[in-house]
Amino acid sequence: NAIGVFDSGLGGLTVLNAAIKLLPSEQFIYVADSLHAPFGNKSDDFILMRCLIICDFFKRQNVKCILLACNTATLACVAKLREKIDVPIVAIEPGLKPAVLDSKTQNILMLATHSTLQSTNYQNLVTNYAKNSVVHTKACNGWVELVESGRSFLTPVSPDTLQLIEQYLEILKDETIDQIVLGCTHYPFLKPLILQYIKSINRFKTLNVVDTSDAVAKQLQNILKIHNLLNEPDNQKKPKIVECYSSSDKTQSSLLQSLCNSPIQF
Ligand code: DGN
Repeated sequence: NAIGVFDSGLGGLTVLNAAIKLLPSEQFIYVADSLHAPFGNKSDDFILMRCLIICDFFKRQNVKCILLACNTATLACVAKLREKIDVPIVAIEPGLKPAVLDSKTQNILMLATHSTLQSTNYQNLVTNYAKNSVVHTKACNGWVELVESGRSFLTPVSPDTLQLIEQYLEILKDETIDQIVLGCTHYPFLKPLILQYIKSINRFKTLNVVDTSDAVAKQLQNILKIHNLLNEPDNQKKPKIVECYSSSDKTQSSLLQSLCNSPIQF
């Protein structure tokens, strides 16, 4: 059986990529809820409703495990989702804990969606792991749309795009910040542009960018092991079957269009 991976849009592909690398013998089905992206400005109830619809779709596909590859949805509703869905759910959340552990200055920049930063569960992360740290937060409005529209993938990058990236990073001129957390799964797609800015202000050597995709892939591996669901290593190296669906046939992203089997309406 396959593993179902989903996000509001393209962002979860950054996590899927890490999962495929770590678990090459597994099969994956990816769902992008592009019709409803971004989730960042939706209510918790709405996000839970979309997660339930997508998880029901996965259950009809007989998935053995679900990977919730969206920080916003995890913080909005994962506990309620787990109560309702009887398949193990592994979920990504912003990597505040590893950032605190790695930080020498205890001065951290957290980049995430507005609703992630507003959520009680995010506040709990701060209380649990970052009580003695300064966490600067930026709700990077427009970044998800930059990825979804494909604008961030264009070369040369437009001045508007660069401006949108830089406006949330200017705080890095404060040299005591030494960790940047990518608290949204869309943001790793923007990492080249983020690094370009960091280089331009001479902070390349003194800043660490935290992306939790690899850690969550590892967590997925552990959960599969615990439930005895891990596929045997496949020595024949057959091509991976990754099915991909979007809830919108109007996605502007050529990346998603090229990956999708068929748009489906949930
Ligand atoms: N990629 C999602 C996240 O990790 O928060 C959400 C993006 C969005 O839909 N706002």
